[in-house]
Amino acid sequence: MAVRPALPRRAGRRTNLALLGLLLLAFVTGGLAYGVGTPPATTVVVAVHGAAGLGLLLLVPWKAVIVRRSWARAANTRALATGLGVLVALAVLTGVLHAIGVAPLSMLLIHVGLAVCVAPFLLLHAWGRRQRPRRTDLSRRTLLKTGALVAGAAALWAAGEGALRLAGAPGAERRGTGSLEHGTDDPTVMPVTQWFTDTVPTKISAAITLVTGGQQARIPISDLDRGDRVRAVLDCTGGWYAAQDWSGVRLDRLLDGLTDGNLPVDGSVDVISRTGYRRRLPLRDAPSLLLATFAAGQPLSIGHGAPVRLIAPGRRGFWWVKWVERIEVVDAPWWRQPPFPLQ
Ligand code: HEM
Ligand SMILES: Nc1nc2c(c(=O)[nH]1)N[C@H]1C(S)=C(S)[C@@H](COP(=O)(O)O)O[C@H]1N2
Ligand SMILES: [Mo]
Repeated sequence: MAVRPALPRRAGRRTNLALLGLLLLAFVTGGLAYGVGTPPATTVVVAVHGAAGLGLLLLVPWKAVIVRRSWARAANTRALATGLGVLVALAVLTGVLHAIGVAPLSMLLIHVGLAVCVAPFLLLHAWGRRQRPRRTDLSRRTLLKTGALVAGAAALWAAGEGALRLAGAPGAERRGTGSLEHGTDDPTVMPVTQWFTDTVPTKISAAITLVTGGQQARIPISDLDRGDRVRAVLDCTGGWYAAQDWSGVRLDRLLDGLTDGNLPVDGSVDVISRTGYRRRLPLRDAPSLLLATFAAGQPLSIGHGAPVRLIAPGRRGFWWVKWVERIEVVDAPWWRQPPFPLQ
C-alpha cells in the first residue's frame, strides 16, 4: 500500500470544525464590536475578530483537499457549498479592504451585508454534516493543533497590522473599533448618517418635552445653550469616527431642574427623535450625557441633528439620537429594548 502524504490523510473533520469555530467567532465578535462601546474593550474584540477572519485563510490548503476529495460525491450540495465559500471569501476580502483604509466607507457595509448572507448558507451546510463529539476532540494532540491555529491566526493579524504601518496605509491609524478618522473638529466634513431607514426630517420643533414621574415640561431650544461642554468621539458602525467639542446642557442638570434635585437613581431615560427613532439609556449615565446644540462652536446642521442631539460619550454612534424632541424618565431597564435600533 502506498504511503500518502500527511496532508490529505489528516484533512477532514478537525479542519471543518476549526473552520466552523472561526466563522462563529467572527460572527460573535463582529456583532459585539458594535454592541461594546469603545476602546479598550472594543480593541480586543475587534482584534479577535480580525484574527478569526484571517485565520480562515490558514485552513485553505486543508480545506482544498477536502473539497477535491468530496467534489464528485457532493453533486447535490455543491451549489450551496460553493455559494458559502464564495460569500466567506468575499467577506474576508471586504473586511481586509476596509482595514487597509483606502476603500470607500461603504466597503464595511458591504462586509457586514455579506456576513449576514453567510449565516443561512453556513447553517444549511453545517446542519447536513452534523458531528458528534469524540473523545479525541479533547486529546493533547487536538489541543496542540488548536493552539497552533490560534497562534497562527494571531500572528497573521499582527503581520497585517505591521504591514499597514510599514506601508503607511490610512488603516494603520484606525481606531480600536476599526473606524477611520473623518471630520474631527470639522463637522461639515462628517458624513451625515442614518442608522437604517430613518430620514432627515423637514420640520423640527422649537422645544423639547421632558417627562418624569407625573411631571411634564416643555423647554424651548434656546434654553438648552447652557455652556456645558464635552469633547467626545462620534464613532459610527459604518466605519468612521470624528472627535468634536460639543456644547449644550448636561442631561442630569436639565432633569434636576424639573425634579428639584429628586431625580431617581435607578431607572432609565428614553431619548426620542422627532422621527420616532429612539434609544433608552441608564439614568445613572445622565451626568455624562449631553444635549448638544453646537459642534465645534457652530450650531448643529440639520443633517447632524439640529436643533438638538444626544452626545453619548463611550457609546457607538447609533446611541447619539438626532433631532431630539422628547425625553422620558422611565422605570423599565435600559436593556429592555432591541440591541440595535429598528429604523
Ligand atoms: C462570516 C463572518 C465574518 C468574517 C469571515 C469576517 C472577516 C473579517 C476580516 C478578515 C476582517 C479584516 C480584519 C483585519 O484585516 O484586521 C474584518 C473586519 C471587520 N469586520 Fe468582519 N467578518 C465577519 C463578520 C462580521 C460581522 C457580522 C460584522 C459586524 C456586524 C463585522 C464587522 C467588521 C468590522 C467592524 C471590521 C473592521 C475591523 C478592523 O478594521 O480591524 N464582521 N472582518
Ligand atoms: N434620529 C436619528 N438619530 C440618529 C440616527 C438615525 O438614523 N436617526 N443615526 C445614528 C447613527 S447610526 C449615527 S452614526 C449618528 C450619525 O450622526 P451624524 O449624521 O451627525 O454623523 O447619528 C445617530 N443618530
Ligand atoms: Mo452609525
